[in-house]
Amino acid sequence: MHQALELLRVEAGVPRYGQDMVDTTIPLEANLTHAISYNKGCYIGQEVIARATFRGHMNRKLAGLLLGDVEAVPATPGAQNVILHPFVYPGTEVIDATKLPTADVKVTPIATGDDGTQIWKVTHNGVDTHPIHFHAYDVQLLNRVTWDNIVIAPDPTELGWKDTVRISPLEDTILALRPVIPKVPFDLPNNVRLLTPTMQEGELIGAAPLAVDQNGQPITISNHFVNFGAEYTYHCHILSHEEMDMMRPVSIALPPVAANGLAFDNATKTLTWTDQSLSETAFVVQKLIGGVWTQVGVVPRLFSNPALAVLLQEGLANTVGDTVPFTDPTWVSGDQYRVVAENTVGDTWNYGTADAFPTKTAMSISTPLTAS
Ligand SMILES: [Cu+2]
Repeated sequence: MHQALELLRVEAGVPRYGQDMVDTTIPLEANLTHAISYNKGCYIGQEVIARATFRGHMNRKLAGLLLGDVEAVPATPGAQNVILHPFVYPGTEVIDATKLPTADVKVTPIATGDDGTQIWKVTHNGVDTHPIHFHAYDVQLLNRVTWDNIVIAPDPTELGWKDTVRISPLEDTILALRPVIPKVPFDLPNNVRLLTPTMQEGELIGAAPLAVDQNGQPITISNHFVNFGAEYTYHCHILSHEEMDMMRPVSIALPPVAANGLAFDNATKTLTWTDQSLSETAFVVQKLIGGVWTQVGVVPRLFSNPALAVLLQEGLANTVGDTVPFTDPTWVSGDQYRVVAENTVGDTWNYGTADAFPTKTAMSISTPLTAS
């Protein structure tokens, strides 16, 4: 009986002395405005009440939280009837997996250097610990190395795949990552975009000494198109940090779908093939010379035309099915050709410094053709 009364009291939002309010609680904080008279004249504390009511607000206020509430069936607009279901009540959401697509989530342990595993060293030259959050993939914390070379093993709670890792100051935090690339039933174009979409192309967005390349060399950065590939982000999960730009893009370079349909026209010495991908930045034509596949030409695609890249992303253009030609004046009968579809992700802008920003090229190779 007492429990039922207490439940009704909490649901009605009635504060209880000693529990929800004490003698230092301002009535407005405890939702007791009905107990205040605004016209009876002077009383002790009136000034506080009057100022908070007419000039300001309460810094805290007694409030109720509804968790796991379930609408009575059938839901009737205008006449909703909420029945409280706490977490410990039997579940109400059950998903039927009979017709759901299945995917291979076999994950082999990180063991060899050539299984796609990448090891990152995150160095923190600062003052406070940042919970760094990774998008699109989880990471494993291997260990931490302090700047005076003490190796610290992960805490027991830090073992396994994590989407957020504590990055502490004056330490190197060593992470392993091995993203699982989702299989989708359609081809995906690259995210080709201006460095900042809030400014015009060509506008200055960074200059020395504050703008530097990945090696610390001073550069000038103007707003330009960059192929960010499959773009995600990682950032500090402290809201005020991430909102102050403690966030960086992460690009995944996906191999394009390989070209096919290779054909050769002897009269014009022209090799043609069919583009099968939305994401190639170039086709590289290779010829077998002395048993070695040797580059004989490049056909720039996509990124040489950012406007087209943007249309591809919006689904307003489609290069799949394009016939792409390449003429090889050195052709002799019997030459073997193949076409490499390349996707170069990262900033290829010429800043005048060596190796300014990293790029990765993922590629797919066509079946070869003998042009006799
Ligand atoms: Cu932070």
